[in-house]
Amino acid sequence: MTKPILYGADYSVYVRIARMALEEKGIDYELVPLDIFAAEGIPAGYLEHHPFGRIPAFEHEGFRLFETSAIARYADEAFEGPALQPKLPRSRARMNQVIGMLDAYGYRSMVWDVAVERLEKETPDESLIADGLRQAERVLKVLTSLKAQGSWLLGDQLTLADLHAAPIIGYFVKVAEGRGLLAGFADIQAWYARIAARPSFARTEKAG
Ligand SMILES: N[C@@H](CCC(=O)N[C@@H](CS)C(=O)NCC(=O)O)C(=O)O
Repeated sequence: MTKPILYGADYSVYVRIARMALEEKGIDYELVPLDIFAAEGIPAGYLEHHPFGRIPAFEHEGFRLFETSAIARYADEAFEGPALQPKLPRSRARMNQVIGMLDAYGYRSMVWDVAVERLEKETPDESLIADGLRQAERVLKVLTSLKAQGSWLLGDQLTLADLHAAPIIGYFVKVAEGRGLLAGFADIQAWYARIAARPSFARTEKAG
């Protein structure tokens, strides 16, 4: 079997989600650097991999995919290694719900409106950050209510929900406001400490 290829950059939250799934499965993959924010623009030909010009994109023996959730599910289902999706329909639905919620309501508020705004802007938009924190608080509240008993979000099995949430929350806690808010959600804070201690998290940390 030839190595799957993932196109992306190590600064990207979504690339990290896909990489964590590949790492947790023990899949030997190649990360082809693709800087979506490069001053010279998106490299010629990349739109054939991702028509919307985002990262990551994935390729395995001629089979191309984009959308991180599809990549992660393919990695789980097409390769050997520990199962990253529950078998029971309700647990699986819960996993999909958590992933969908993070995509729809968590990523923008936690990563862009709070962390990127605080870290990257010379004059951060404080009202955007305040709105982002309010939304992030709701996400953490709901995550707390959805979390099953056990080490991981779905219980004792590490699943794609954990691997989806970790890079988003990992970006959020780069800033003091993110760390402060997370500290008010003890279960999720403890879960985050566990997932952040996994080799898959360390190996996908942005270099430098
Ligand atoms: N729905 C996409 C989202 C991917 C995404 O938004 N990636 C970001 C990097 S974390 C990106 O490429 N942003 C470039 C842009 O917004 O132009 C997925 O699940 O893969």
